[in-house]
Amino acid sequence: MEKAKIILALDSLVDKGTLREACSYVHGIKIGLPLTLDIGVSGVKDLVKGIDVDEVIVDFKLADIGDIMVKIASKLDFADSFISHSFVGRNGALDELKGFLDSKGKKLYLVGAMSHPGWDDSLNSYTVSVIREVNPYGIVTPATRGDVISKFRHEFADKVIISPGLGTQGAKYGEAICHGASFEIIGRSIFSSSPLKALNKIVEKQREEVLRCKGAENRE
Ligand code: BMP
Repeated sequence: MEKAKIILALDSLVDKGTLREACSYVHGIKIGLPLTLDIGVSGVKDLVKGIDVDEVIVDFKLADIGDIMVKIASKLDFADSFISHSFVGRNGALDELKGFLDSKGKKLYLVGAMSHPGWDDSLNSYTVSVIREVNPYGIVTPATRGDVISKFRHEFADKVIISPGLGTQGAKYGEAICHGASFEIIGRSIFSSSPLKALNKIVEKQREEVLRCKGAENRE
């Protein structure tokens, strides 16, 4: 069966057997700073070793001068991709990180807008301009505000868009995909209890919602 358009947000420790099984249903995993602080970089390396998944994203929301972001990324060679804030700008920051990641065959995601209520969407014209300049592989946009995803999708037709904010933060599974996201990032709604059971239900709900919105689009 085709893998669900889901990236698992790993912000706390998950049993490796459970993770291995969960990964057979999803596109990727996103490693958070809380998990890394709990088990260390070597613990994270052990956890992801041998896990069959298309993408391992490190999400430390890098936001510093280029030299420091490159030093951090170079210590995390198990990752395929890194998430950085876009507000630090290109010159002396994201240009250096992007150059380093390109040289290692790794991918960069920039935060376009965040999912929590306090994010100010008037900042988005700035993040759009930085994303245009830096030309990352992908963008992070909020599932909690579908109209914002649609705007980013309109600006960046070819970029991979990953969206957090489903379940625990309020958005409906599948909703971000319907607004143009490529993958939905989901953490606590899966990992609070019985992860595999929760994941199965979420995969089903995501498929139903996507079928519903694509059907509605085709009828328009
Ligand atoms: P959860 O499904 O448990 O709410 O997790 C969401 C994940 O997405 C967390 O790892 C968080 O760091 C991340 N995230 C977010 O919630 N909002 C954003 O705007 C950007 C994020 O990366």
